Amino acid sequence: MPSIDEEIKELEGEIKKTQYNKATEHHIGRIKAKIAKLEKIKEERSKKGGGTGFFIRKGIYPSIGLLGPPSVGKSSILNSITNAESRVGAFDFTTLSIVPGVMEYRDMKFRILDLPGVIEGAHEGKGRGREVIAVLRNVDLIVIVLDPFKYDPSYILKELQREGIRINQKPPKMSVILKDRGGLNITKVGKSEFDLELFESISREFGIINADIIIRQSMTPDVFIDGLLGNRVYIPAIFIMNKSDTPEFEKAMDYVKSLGLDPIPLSIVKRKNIELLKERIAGKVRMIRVQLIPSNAPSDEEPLVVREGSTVEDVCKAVHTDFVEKFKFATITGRSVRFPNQRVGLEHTVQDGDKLTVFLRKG
Ligand SMILES: Nc1nc2c(ncn2[C@@H]2O[C@H](COP(=O)(O)OP(=O)(O)OP(=O)(O)O)[C@@H](O)[C@H]2O)c(=O)[nH]1
Ligand SMILES: [Mg+2]
Repeated sequence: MPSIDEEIKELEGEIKKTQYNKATEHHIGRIKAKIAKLEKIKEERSKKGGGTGFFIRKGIYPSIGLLGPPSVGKSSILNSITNAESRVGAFDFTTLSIVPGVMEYRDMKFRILDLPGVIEGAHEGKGRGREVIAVLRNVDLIVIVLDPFKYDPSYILKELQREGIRINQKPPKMSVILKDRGGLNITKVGKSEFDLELFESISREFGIINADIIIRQSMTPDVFIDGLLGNRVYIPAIFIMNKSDTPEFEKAMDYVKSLGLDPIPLSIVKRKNIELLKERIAGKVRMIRVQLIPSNAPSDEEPLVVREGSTVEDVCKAVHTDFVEKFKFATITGRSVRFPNQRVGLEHTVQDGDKLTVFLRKG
């Protein structure tokens, strides 16, 4: 029996062989659904295998992953924009694990993660590529690093795609309600355009026979499959091309631009555009400000700038370990609660402008 990877390869080969036109569109759509199904089985199996992968916890600061082929200068970038010291080497695979560093920009802090280089075929387990890419599911921004010698981003983009990561894309506007009977009803809201017959057969391919599916935007079969599977993550990304000091740079840049990308040109050696990179990173991540007010005195402290989606626990951890261990309750006045000084627990998600007071157990 062929392995799942072999089956996927074969199906992908079939798509490549088939000319895309009106007549083959359905055939291709169904193959894509089959591939997505196999990927899902693969993912479920690998989860059962237990976790040997890298793990990162979401904290108060946004996490930014530096992704790219080996030797493009990821570690050099980390060292230039943060306080960290990651090993730099003139050979591939210098970095073998995740090296974090903190980048400061204005009143904000960001956690930058230097990752091992990813080579083609990562998804099939080459290098630790699969684990590296999987880490990116939990970051707030992906910085894709290219250089004049390794400038073709296509395999990196494919690896992200296969891991269920969609960059610079919004989740599809659709809903799926599974039912016991009544057949399959795909309806649309507004002027959404799609191929109804094809979407019906894709749904059946996933075993969805009784369901109400409402589609609220025009979409391609790929986007529809994403919406059906529902386990995709949508993460912003920026592209940069390092080593702008080298003679090959312009040609590589022209090529990447012809693909519709507009990477930030960077040179770590000449220290060019490093501030611009920081600014772009900060501009892509949503941050909120929370004011901590002591329980016994008015506060004139600067607000804490934290990642959107942070919880009371995240904030407490950032202030002092005691704050979590001795936590009794907190009160909040602001947008995240219904009335002033509302009591909340550690799991409560804070919002921009919240004023927070933490009450601790004595002793
Ligand atoms: N010319 C030039 N070389 C650079 C620049 N930035 C980094 N390098 C060189 O590129 C090589 C690789 O740099 P690293 O920072 O180790 O690259 P990496 O992407 O972290 O590599 P891996 O950890 O192996 O994936 C080193 O020899 C660096 O000195 C730059 O802006 N210009
Ligand atoms: Mg490195």
